[in-house]
Amino acid sequence: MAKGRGGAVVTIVVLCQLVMVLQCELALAARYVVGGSSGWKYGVMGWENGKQFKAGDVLVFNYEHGKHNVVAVNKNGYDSCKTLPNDAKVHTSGHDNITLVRGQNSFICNFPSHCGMGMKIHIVAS
Ligand SMILES: *[C@@H]1O[C@H](CO)[C@@H](O)[C@H](O)[C@H]1NC(C)=O
Ligand SMILES: [Cu+2]
Repeated sequence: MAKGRGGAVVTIVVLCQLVMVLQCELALAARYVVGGSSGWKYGVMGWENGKQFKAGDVLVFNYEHGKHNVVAVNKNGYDSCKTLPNDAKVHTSGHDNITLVRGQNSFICNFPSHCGMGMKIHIVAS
């Protein structure tokens, strides 16, 4: 009887630990405001350097709606400041929350010449 209850307690403790590990992974997802208090703007490129991003982390892009946008491009688009692929997702709200995927995550503003003025970031999320 006592032995049986001990087994049940161990099972519950192990289950609780599993739940805690799962919750911990969710809680670890971070939220980054791109560019800090200055937001998404010219010269923001490089803001991402030295940070450790993970899949599931959320980037918040703050800017004046209609003055800029955020286009999720591939590495080619990032390097060439072009909207690639052609069906790249374009965010325009001025307060865009974008969840990082594992691997490469590249974003540019595709208003004429903005990307060339450093309005782009490239992140590799683990
Ligand atoms: C991004 O998240 C903020 C805070 O949760 C929210 O107020 C805002 O509406 C979201 N932006 C979009 C485009 O959904
Ligand atoms: Cu712009």
